[in-house]
Amino acid sequence: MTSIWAARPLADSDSTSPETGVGPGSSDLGGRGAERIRFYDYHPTPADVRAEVLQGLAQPVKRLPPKLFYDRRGSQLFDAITELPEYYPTRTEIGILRDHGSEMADRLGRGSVLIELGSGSSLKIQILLSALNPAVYVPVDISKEHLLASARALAERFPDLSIRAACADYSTPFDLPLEPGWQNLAAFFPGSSIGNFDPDDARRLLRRVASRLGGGGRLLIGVDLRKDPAILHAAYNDSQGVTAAFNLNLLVRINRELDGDFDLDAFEHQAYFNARESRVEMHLVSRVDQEVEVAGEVFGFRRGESIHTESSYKYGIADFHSLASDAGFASEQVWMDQEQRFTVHCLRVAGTWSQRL
Ligand code: AVJ
Repeated sequence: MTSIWAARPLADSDSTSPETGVGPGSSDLGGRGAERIRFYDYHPTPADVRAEVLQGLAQPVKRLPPKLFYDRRGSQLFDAITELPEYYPTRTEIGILRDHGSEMADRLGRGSVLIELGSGSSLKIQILLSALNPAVYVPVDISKEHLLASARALAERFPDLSIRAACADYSTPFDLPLEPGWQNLAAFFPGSSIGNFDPDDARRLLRRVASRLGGGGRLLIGVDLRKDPAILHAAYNDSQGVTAAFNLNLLVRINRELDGDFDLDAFEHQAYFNARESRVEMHLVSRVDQEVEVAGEVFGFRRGESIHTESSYKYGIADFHSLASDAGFASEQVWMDQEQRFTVHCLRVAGTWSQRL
């Protein structure tokens, strides 16, 4: 295994060492392979969640951030979505990774440190880890249960891999658990999760990633393509109602965590393609005039009024390149499936980037 440590080998990750004892939330995990996993907890606090929910519901057009979907139940429901016949993105991206994983690994540079944002599906990362064989894997995910379960499974599957798992909301700055001497950082941002961000926020996030990777660093990013609205409609309005349950689970979560009294039968899942904004929007629409209490505050809803819970932007290849370029990335290569539904881009932090402030 390539050593990417400045001073000492990767195998030496005991908790008594000053370097690995960083962060108040850092801890070893139990179970087999535990010595190679370290867990860093920057999970949003209940107060953070409360503030975001109350602020979102107080807007003239009510909205809630999609990152709140991913509590334990929400993460399970999302996994179920990825297996639905109508939901093409996950299996399409997995197909692209299977077909081109070794080319992607060539681009990223083998033996590096791989950072993954939103490490939901462990199948995708397994394909990439097999091709890339990095020394260190740094998954970042807001769902603690998902993160732990997948880190443990990967530690068993990849016995030479060191794992630094960070439970964090990557939409705001946080400290990645990296050592100063680690070189050749690469990032993987799968699933078209970038689509959850409005373009300005997407640029901001990608700019943060670019500056963290440094000049020449590479980002492999999955981006869902703009396509026939009928295909999009089916993907977000599945016949089994799993997407509806995923959307409504947000209200279940608020009821539980913030002492809310949302009546689930009084809200309806809606999802449609907004062509002008090039995004699928998900909403929870009030079926009646009603008042709802959350954390001691009362919010009024008119019949037909919605809470906008998610945007999922769909990009043409050129549109995404221009967004990435605004964030300091040059496009190196794009891979796509036969049906032209989904893309995986390899982006490179433009050479002059490290000169900029
Ligand atoms: C995980 C954000 C990429 O936007 O397609 C799936 C989430 N929402 N079905 C998406 C989601 C409804 C998904 N992302």
